[in-house]
This record gives sequence, C-alpha cells and structure tokens, in this order.
Amino acid sequence: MLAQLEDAVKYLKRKELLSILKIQTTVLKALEDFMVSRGFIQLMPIITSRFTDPLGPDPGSSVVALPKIKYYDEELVLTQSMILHKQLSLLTGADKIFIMSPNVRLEDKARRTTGRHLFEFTQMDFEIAYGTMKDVMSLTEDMLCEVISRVLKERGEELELLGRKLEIPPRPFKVYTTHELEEEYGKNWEILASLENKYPFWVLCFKREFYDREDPENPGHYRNYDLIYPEGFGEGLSGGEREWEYDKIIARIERDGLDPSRYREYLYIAKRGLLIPSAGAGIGVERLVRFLVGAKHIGDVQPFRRVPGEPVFL
Ligand code: ASN
Repeated sequence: MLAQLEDAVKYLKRKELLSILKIQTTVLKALEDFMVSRGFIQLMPIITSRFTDPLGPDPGSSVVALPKIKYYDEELVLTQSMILHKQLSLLTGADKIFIMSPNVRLEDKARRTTGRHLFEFTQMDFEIAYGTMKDVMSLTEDMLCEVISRVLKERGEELELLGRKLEIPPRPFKVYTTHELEEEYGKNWEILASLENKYPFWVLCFKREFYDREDPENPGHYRNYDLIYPEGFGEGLSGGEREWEYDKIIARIERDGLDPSRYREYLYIAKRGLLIPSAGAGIGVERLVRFLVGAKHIGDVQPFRRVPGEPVFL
C-alpha cells in the first residue's frame, strides 16, 4: 500500500501534469466565456437526485451498477448525466443553459485499457430551447475552434513541453451516419474512423436513450449526433434533439425495458405537457483536454485518476 502511495505521489509530481492542468484551466475558461458570450445561462450541477440518465441502450456505455446513496429514508442516485434535469431546467424560462456537470458512471472494468473511459468525469452539458441539431452542430464547431485558438494563443509553452502540435480544424466538419460507418468499418467504427481522420467529424443517427428524438419522418432513425476526435481519440461530445411528448417518452421507456416508476416525477411533468422541444449535448472535459494535449490515456490528465478497474489511491 505504501509503495503504491509513493507511486501516486510521484504521479502527482510529473512535470507533464502541471502543463496539462494549465491547459485545462484555459480550456475551462474558454468554454465558459464562449457559452456566456452566446447568451447561455450557467446552472450549478446536481450530483444527487431521485432519477438520472439510464445510459442505455447506448453502445457507448457499459455501466455495471447504478450509483446510489441512502439519506435518511430516501434512496438517491448519483448523476450519470443531467440530461433529464436539463430538460426540466427549461421550465425556468431560460432558453439556453449550460452546466459543468460531474458524472459518476460505474463502467465495466474491461474499459480500463480503452484510453478514453473514466468512472468519474465532468462534462459541459448544454441545452437550447426549441433548438435543432443544426444549431448544436454549428455552435459546437465554433466552440471547439475558439477553445483551440485560445490554447494555441495562451499555452504555447505547455504544448511544446508536451510535444503536441495543434491545428484549428477547417469548417464545416465532415458528417457521416452510423449506418455508413458501420458498413465501412464494422462494429469498431468509432476508433477506426477516428484513426483515419485528420480533423474532428460528426456522426449522426444512434439508436439510444429514450430522450433522444426519433425522426418523425423516418421512423427507426434518430435526430442525434456524436462529435468524434481524430487520431484515434474517439468520441468527445454527444447529444440530440429531444422527445418532449409524454406518449412518445413512455413508449420509448417501454421499448427499452426500463421501469417507468424510476422516472415517476419526470413523467409526471411530461404528462402535464410542460416539457418543450429542445436540443443539446454534453462535451466531456477530460476527453477534450486529452485530445488537446495528446495524452495516451485519459486517466493521465486527472491528478486523481478514476479509471474503471484501476484501484483508487487518493
Ligand atoms: N449529455 C448528453 C446529452 O446531452 C447525455 C449523456 O451524457 N448521456 O445528450
């Protein structure tokens, strides 16, 4: 135990880590400045609730258990993502919101070596009332280019120390569908297509959680999207247009074999017709930093690593 603790101390003292944390500081500031400049209202995150994102069915998720805590007589869950609360927060009348939101996802320990999974991380989650996938994609491209430009301007020394060359990607980003990529690369398309691309690109149409909107004109197709980083770094952001009508939401919950009583309060509000159409996404902060600094493993950008299957020392 002590020898391992010594390693954790050495790990904290790596000179690369300090450079990574300086770059992360610029990234967080650039993200917040960008969102505020576009009229978004910042909310504080919640980390306990009566319900959270089911994270399934989603090929991107492999959670082995729902994180729960007991508080007096209440059983609460820890946030897997704030998606359902993003929809509810639009009841305030805010039309664009964002949150730096910590998530706990107890991923399968087999994900230790993917290089891109953590069981505790932060995403910048945002939602636009009456927004469309086009709005989110165009906003994201502006955001990413702005963040890269800030890092290049403010953190040249750190990038040099890390041996990382960065470029502002040309716009608009390329767009593919999951169907095209699966046909071309097979099941492991995310990494194979990521390795072959020089710039970030979009992938549309994932059959996943009940809150992402099915295309009403094209049933079996979905109005959602992922942003994939190049060079093998893989997925960095995912989101979609949302279902807001009770009948559709409940039908999808049943399709997915979920227990509707887990979402009782959310469904009550949906049934009252209070949810509105929206679109949004969440961009993983550690994944973004990993891509920008070119780290081999995402755990390497965390001072206190939270990698599935790795012991926690500090
Ligand atoms: N943040 C994602 C979204 O907005 C949801 C997630 O993280 N699972 O769709």
